[in-house]
Amino acid sequence: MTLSTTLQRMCPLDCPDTCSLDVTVSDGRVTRIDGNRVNPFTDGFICGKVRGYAEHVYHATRLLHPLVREPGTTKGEPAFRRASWDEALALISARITEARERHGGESILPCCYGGSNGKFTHDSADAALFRRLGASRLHRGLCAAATTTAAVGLYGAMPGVALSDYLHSRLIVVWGTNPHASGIHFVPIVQRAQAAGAKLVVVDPRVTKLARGADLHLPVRPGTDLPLALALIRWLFEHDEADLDFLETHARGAEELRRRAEPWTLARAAETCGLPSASIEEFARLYAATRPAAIRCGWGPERNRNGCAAIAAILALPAVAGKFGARGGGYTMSNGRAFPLYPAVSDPEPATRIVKDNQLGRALLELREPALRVLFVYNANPLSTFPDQERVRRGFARAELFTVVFDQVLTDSARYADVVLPATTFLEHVELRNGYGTYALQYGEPAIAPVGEARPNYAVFAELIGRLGLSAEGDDFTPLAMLKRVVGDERTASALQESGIVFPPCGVEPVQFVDVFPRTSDQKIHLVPEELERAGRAPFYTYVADPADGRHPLVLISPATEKLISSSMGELLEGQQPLSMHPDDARARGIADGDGVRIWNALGEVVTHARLDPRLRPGVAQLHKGLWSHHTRNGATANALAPDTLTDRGDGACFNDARVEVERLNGA
Ligand SMILES: Nc1nc2c(c(=O)[nH]1)N[C@H]1C(S)=C(S)[C@@H](COP(=O)(O)OP(=O)(O)OC[C@H]3O[C@@H](n4cnc5c(=O)[nH]c(N)nc54)[C@H](O)[C@@H]3O)O[C@H]1N2
Ligand SMILES: Nc1nc2c(c(=O)[nH]1)N[C@H]1C(S)=C(S)[C@@H](COP(=O)(O)OP(=O)(O)OC[C@H]3O[C@@H](n4cnc5c(=O)[nH]c(N)nc54)[C@H](O)[C@@H]3O)O[C@H]1N2
Ligand SMILES: [Mo]
Repeated sequence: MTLSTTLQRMCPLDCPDTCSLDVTVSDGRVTRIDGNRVNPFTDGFICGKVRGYAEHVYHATRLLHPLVREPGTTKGEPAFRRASWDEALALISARITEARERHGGESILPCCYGGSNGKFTHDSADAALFRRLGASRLHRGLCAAATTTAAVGLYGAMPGVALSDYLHSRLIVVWGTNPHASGIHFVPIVQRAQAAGAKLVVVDPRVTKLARGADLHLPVRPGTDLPLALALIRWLFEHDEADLDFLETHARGAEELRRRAEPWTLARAAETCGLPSASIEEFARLYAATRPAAIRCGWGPERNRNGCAAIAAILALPAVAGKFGARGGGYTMSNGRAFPLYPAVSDPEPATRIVKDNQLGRALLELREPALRVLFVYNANPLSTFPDQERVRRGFARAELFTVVFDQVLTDSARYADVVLPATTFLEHVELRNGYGTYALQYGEPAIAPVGEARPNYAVFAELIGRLGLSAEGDDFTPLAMLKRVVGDERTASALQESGIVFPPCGVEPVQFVDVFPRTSDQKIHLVPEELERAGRAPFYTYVADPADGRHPLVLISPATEKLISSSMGELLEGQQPLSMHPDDARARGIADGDGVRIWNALGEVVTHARLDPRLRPGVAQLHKGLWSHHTRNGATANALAPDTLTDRGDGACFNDARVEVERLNGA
């Protein structure tokens, strides 16, 4: 007899939507994953990836027990023997102790990003461990560093327009996001709004699926959103379409912003952005004339040298044009800060040195006094997802570096480990997750027992704390104790345990400047935030020109694919993945569809095949983010070509500042 139950759970993977799930378990195995309606926003339907997530849980590459590198083998070779947890943790403790005693705590670096983790498996026991060790601290700028810096600087991270409220918009601007891949639940909302007469503008160098049905598509040259937004701001002021009363009451720095936008005439912006001046003007007119108008801003515009200022200029538009105060009007960036949550641990951060994740390769190879000796990777797959992949690879290959990789499957990074630890998935541990699109906080208990010997992060880091003699009075890293600390009160904690979901104090559909206001010190919008002005070399909103040189004229972007979440589930994606390029760029290089190609710049090269795609802007090529070494012929992926330079503010990644040349392979 089969024992089958369906449990209500939530998906914590890195996506704005945070679906609520029905997980069917038969005889202890996950047999079906579907959507349910507990989260009203995701309302019963889920993406194909998570529908097939059981394949990840039970995949052949799933790590079932700890592994220790065979002596004499080269890093990169997956040459491991099975070890017990006791042996693996004893070895890790010994190496951490040795590094700390001989070289100091700063010779240890935790390496994590945690985009697909909730409050229990990230910044909990792990943070306590590394803080108490006095380890080097990681600055997490891979994603959302530039957008957060801008959103906090201007608005103090005011909650955004609920994605469901775009049903009320008469104009929707989708700026640098591709929800068909990155957050599917927004798509039917846009379509329904369009059916009800709303206009749609899409700003994206590709003809995305939404762009195809848009009233206006601006195929902006990557990295030029800043001049585009400044030109719109200039136009609004110039044509008496700026809402001076609103700015007077609710904003600071309007006059200074106007001054900084002054050089960006339509003609100059058109030239820089590679757009017809008439399109920019049409956008300006439409935006000025329509209410309610809402801008859904994504992460495409942040991944370059102008990222922070670009996002700030985009988010300044609703203030300048007076679009707040109506349902369906305003902007949405990340809603991740709508919940007042507390840290899971109380240890203060030590004043140790900060290592930027975006320059991990450099740190591993170049840091001295002390050099890095222990690298502890978890909740991340740096060899796939961090910039300047070849430098990261050389760093991981250093013989005297002791590397732990704690993951669910044998990733590209795990192949370089000295010790590999098996982690549970969200179906095997307890997790608490707030959405960054959805206005909901959700709690999920395990649906199944851990697969093999996999263990949750909070259990493993708590045990390491004990083994290293770093326990402190009151330590309790069990999920229940963390739940109460993170939400701050018993009532919310019990509500989460009972129903699996609670909603934030601002409600699920807050109206900007009616229900929610800027969370800056004076509740005003800071259009030219002083802290951002001080943080950079050039004045804020200064445009930095394209980094292309004559030898590497093509822009390489690496947007999300609907098949992966960053690099997660990459083991399930089979076959070589293409470089997409515009037919004109291909023709100029004698490349036909399916030809083998070499893509290179000064940092590295990728060898794969070409796919011709007229939906790309000419001059722009594309390799998806998150690919693994098995997806190309030479094992290198987009990040082999991505520089480790940083955004103007916020130390964000500049993945889309990769400039490359492409040639057809002989005999391909
Ligand atoms: N299926 C799936 N879903 C995901 C993810 C995933 O990997 N796979 N990743 C998750 C994560 S970590 C994140 S941060 C979000 C990201 O969500 P999105 O913001 O939607 O993600 P991206 O794919 O990075 O970029 C979006 C769009 O920006 C465009 N773009 C590139 N450069 C520029 C530019 O300079 N200006 C403008 N205007 N547009 C540009 C790209 O063509 C792309 O269509 O998605 C999350 N959801
Ligand atoms: N070229 C290029 N690169 C990019 C981007 C881009 O646009 N272009 N986008 C960037 C963005 S937006 C992001 S957010 C980053 C994301 O980059 P990463 O943070 O590296 O994210 P993932 O690739 O999803 O890797 C997460 C890993 O953690 C593991 N994991 C998940 N849950 C747990 C757990 O509970 N415990 C442990 N121990 N492990 C767990 C997963 O199996 C997976 O291997 O990538 C960035 N990289
Ligand atoms: Mo991200």
